[in-house]
Amino acid sequence: MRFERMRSDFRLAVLSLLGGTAAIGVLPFAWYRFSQGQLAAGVADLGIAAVLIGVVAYAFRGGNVDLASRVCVVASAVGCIGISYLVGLAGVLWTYPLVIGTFLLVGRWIASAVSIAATLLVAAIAVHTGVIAIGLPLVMFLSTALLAGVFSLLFAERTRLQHLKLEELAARDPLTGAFNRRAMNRELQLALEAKARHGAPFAVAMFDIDHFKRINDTFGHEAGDQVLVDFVALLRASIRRLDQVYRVGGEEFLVLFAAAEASHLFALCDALRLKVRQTLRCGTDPVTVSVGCAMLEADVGVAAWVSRADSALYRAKHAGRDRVEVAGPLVAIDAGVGVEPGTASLSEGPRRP
Ligand code: GH3
Ligand code: MG
Ligand code: MG
Repeated sequence: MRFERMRSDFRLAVLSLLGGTAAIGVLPFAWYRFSQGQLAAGVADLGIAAVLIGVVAYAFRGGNVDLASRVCVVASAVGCIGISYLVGLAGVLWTYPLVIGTFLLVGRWIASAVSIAATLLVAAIAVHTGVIAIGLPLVMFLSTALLAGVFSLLFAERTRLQHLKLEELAARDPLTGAFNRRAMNRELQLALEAKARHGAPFAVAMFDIDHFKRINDTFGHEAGDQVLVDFVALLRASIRRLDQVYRVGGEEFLVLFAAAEASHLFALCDALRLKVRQTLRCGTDPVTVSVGCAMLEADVGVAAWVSRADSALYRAKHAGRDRVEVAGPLVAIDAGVGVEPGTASLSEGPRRP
């Protein structure tokens, strides 16, 4: 399980590498320094190794990876500067892994600041202790550290952009560009939490294109696909930026309305339904849609909320299609002892409008 997490979280993998390096690479140095009577260098090595191993263990046991990464970067920078002062060239060389590692662990601004500050301080110490001479050796040290940093920055940025792109792709339906079911479940759960925390009003509307099979059968699958694409584009152009369209499956779509008002929900959905009928065509026939919508009520889960919209959609279909039905508000019918809140004690009340 933890190894699975490491595979999926790149920063955790880099942190683990650092922890491993600290354990295998730095600890023997500490022992070597002590054996040579270099007490200060031994204590410094031991300190760096202890901090790195501790932070990595914390991150590995489910701790905050952001925090662990920052602590690791600062501790490594302080360690690199200290060890450069104490042991000379053997410490100065740690500047390169430090500069490369920072860009893989923290954001580009913090990484740039830490890398530049650490490199300049190490350079100053190296010049002061006579490890690096002023002139060409100093220029070479600064320019190679800079190059290592730039390469690492480019790699880290490219990885970050690809990650964002993959996340975006994984959340969308490739045909219509609408968000998919996975993204929908996540957002509906967040809406539920926002409602519980500060009573934010949300509503969902389930849209199902009428007689879509007939459209496919008459005009072909490609024409059907085009109707789906046009339908989503129309919905998106007609709702606010706060609201979002999700493809639930086939020709069924869900719209999540943020800041929705119960008294306006029917009018809002009916205006969308009318717009579809007036705008979308397949051949000469208008494309129509049936809609079932439901406000988010307190004490229900995502499945119960969507199922209320689904039942309303079912009623709209049975009442003849090309219409909107609104789920009634939930009312308590049995708040007796032993009844689970939000389940048996709630039932749908009179429907609006
Ligand atoms: P109703 O009015 O009761 O909703 O009838 P319907 O014909 O719209 O519903 P039904 O569930 O019978 O048929 C839905 C059809 O949608 C069947 C399926 O082949 C088609 N479909 C599902 N996904 C796609 C798709 O991505 N592209 C196309 N062109 N058709 C699809
Ligand atoms: Mg349909
Ligand atoms: Mg359907």
